[in-house]
Amino acid sequence: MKHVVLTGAAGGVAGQIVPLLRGVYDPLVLSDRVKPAHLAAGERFVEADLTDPAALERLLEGAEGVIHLGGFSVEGDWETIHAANIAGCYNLFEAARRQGVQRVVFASSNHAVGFYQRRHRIRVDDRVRPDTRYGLSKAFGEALGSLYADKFGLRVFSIRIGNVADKPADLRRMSIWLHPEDLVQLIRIGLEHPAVRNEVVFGASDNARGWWDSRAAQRLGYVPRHRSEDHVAYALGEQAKLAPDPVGDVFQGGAFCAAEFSAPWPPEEGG
Ligand code: 15L
Repeated sequence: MKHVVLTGAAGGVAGQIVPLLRGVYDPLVLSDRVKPAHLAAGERFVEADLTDPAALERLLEGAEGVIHLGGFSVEGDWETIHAANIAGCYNLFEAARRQGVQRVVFASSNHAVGFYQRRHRIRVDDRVRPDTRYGLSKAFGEALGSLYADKFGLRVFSIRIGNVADKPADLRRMSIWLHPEDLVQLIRIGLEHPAVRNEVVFGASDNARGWWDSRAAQRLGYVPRHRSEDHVAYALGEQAKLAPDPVGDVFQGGAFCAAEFSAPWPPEEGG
């Protein structure tokens, strides 16, 4: 795999992983609606809006693989989520199919399953429980990828990303943290591993307090290099600065679950 396009290049996750992907794929074409601040000399950038199917087709001409980080990366109103993450994601997969792209790595999110309680350990094939319109759009993207894999033979690798950062930012992130180097390892599995057909994996580093069964990724050779427990003092120090969140602290999705929450409390057994 040589020619790879990365969408969402101006976003925070791209800022952490693009430096690690330099020299791995050639060309690595970066794309977004706006030019990334961190564009390095000689790096190729193509402006494209996910709501513009023709621009996406031009962007993917000749590409073998796509890393689709683009879209709206937190909760938003329905119009915003629909345009960027529902229609935008559809446009991206459709352009990939029409241009004969071989593989798409889709940046899904832990918020596709955010309404599982923290006392539960979950597997990738447990049903989705989105915690927001944003999480719903990520579940849609995973299902869309599955359709394009089964119907058109596109190889699709969806990563339910936890929280990408150099260290876990608080107690919740101790369970879902994903170091940028571990994310790059997962992306490379998605783009290069011969067994990838139609996969969903959790994107987490080696988190002793994790909630997710990581065997789906491990079966494809994923061995995370970073351990959240190495940063426990920092994370708990940051947690101590936060106010308790009676709803968010119960669920894996945290504050995403608490926003707009009005269901009966406490949640019923099985909730
Ligand atoms: C996400 O999916 C968001 O894109 C990111 O901004 C974080 O909020 C992360 O989840 C998280 O759950 O910490």
